[in-house]
Amino acid sequence: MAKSKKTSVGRRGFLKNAAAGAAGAAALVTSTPLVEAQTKSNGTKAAPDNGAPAPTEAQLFREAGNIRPPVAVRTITRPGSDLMVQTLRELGIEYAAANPGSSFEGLQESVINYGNPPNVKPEWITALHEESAVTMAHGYAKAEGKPMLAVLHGTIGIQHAAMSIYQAYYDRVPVLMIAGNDPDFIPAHTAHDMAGLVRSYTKWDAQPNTLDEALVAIQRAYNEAITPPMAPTLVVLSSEIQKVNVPEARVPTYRPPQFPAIDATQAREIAKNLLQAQNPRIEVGRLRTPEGVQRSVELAELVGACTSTEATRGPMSFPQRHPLCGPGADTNYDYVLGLETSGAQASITGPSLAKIARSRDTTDIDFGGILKPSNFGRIGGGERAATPIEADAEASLPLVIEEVKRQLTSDQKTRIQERTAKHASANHDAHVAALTQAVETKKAGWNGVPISTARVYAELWPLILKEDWCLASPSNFSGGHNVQLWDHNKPYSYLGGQGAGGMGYGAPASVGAALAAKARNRIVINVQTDGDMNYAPGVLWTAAHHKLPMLTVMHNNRAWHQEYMFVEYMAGVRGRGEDRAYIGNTLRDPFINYAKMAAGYGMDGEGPITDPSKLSAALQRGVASAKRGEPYMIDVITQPR
Ligand SMILES: Cc1ncc(C[n+]2csc(CCOP(=O)(O)OP(=O)(O)O)c2C)c(N)n1
Repeated sequence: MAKSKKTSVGRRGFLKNAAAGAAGAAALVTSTPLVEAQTKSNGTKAAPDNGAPAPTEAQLFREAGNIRPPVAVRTITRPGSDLMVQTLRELGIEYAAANPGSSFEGLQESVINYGNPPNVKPEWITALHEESAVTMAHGYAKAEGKPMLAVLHGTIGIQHAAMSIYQAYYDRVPVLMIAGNDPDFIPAHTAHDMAGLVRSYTKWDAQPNTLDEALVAIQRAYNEAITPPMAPTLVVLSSEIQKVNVPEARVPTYRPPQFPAIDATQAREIAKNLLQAQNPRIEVGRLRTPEGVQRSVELAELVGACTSTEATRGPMSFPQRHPLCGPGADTNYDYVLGLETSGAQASITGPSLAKIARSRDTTDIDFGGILKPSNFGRIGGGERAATPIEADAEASLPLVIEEVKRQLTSDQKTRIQERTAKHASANHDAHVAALTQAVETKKAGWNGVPISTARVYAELWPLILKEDWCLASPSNFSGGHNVQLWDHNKPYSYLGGQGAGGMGYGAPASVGAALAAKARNRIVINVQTDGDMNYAPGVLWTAAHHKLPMLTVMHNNRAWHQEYMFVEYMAGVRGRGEDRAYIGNTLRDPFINYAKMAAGYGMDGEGPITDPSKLSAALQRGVASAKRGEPYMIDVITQPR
């Protein structure tokens, strides 16, 4: 990148002449002794005194009612932040979610004003809380298999975001984050090592000193986030670098990352095993992107292997209703290939995949679940048959497919076709039997009041089954009825749990998924538990403001019911009676009116609905509204589970 002499308008730069604010025009400003004293002879600012609690002269100046103190005359023709935006654009970043913070005013101004058209890739998304911004990025990445950006204010914004960063880390989800750092402004908002606040659950971070370093760091942070094990990454950008004038500078050439794949010998061996087995099976965990899912389907079809899926537990797995998905005609498998079958979900809830008698041979290709030693929990931990090949399954699939195609004989082809037909028929019968039984079970309490959670899912399904839909909120607490009643055939059909079990996730994750859905003619369903809703409800405004195709159906049991059950159990065990277990665990007296809450944030809605016969019509209105790009909230008073 061409170097250029630095000139900048820093925190103390303010426009005397409004006309000078037009894009590309010279900015005219004046100077004060204060600024000159703090400006070194080489043009850079003196280091801040982070330890000093006393207000700076600049703060006092602002507190006296002035917006910006004056500064030396500077001319800005191309700020560094324009190049940051260009870098993000070339990485394909669609959205940048942020709660405003002056430490990134340079970057924000570039996103909204630079480029033709401006405010596209990334589009600036307004968040009312930093935790919501990062969880939006979490939900978006689970739906799309790639990161969006969350922009955070130094120290305080990062700390608000901390829980959601932890959650994405534990969920192995790529989130790209930029934090602003303005050493000249409020001492409490700056830090020598900003990323240190969240380093133990961030995969990679950098605090570059120059614009060149900053652009490379953004590219590297993107690559680190999307390479397994995927996780959040953070680049801290000083306001100085955002504002430096660089008329000659260029964005460095982007080099996509290398994904660790199996080698040619391993590919040959796996292909041979799949083709020579009488009854091979492929177990599919969570892959990285929709392309990986497509490759897993291609391989299963090529070798006629029946498969397992995690599509009812989370995104990016094998289509649940594919003819090969299921136990198949014969469960005596003589070779099993595992693709990313451990991982974060397994680590929280225990081994995820049905354990199948692996009579002869097994190969696990598994990288996604392995993270550096960490202070937190257990990453991975799913039960394994053998030590896996530590490679990325998605990057390895094309090599296996190529080898299978090379080795495949016409005899094998005929055998595979026959086996596929048998598996497909058996899986279809098993599916119909399971669905018939599930429908019978869900009839229990159908007309009950409060409304049964099964009825919510059962009545939603006919309304969305012909749509391109995504269930973005965790469904465990609302009964998980989608697992038996709905078909999870797309990589984003169901986005799964919170990652680290942290509440305050469903609504913002759904908003992130709805950002992904907006340009793709897709609708997002958010079956929203009430406790979870109340951590940062302002995200409803973000959905309304950005006109997102999202239907929120409240599973309003008027409690943090999970915790209610724990305290109830404890009181029972201690023999003191359960009648006071509601204390601290219920949302009663007064009840919260979620339709009014939504209305307050500018979102249409209705409820509370207590009569089950009124549910279906309300859901129809909700789906129709989401399809128009008008988010909708239906408050349904439900059974506890
Ligand atoms: C950030 C956070 N705080 C507290 C908890 C503890 N917790 C686990 S489940 C739960 C209740 C959730 O209530 P709600 O979302 O209404 O679901 P319900 O259990 O009522 O179905 C709480 C508070 C948590 N998991 N995360």
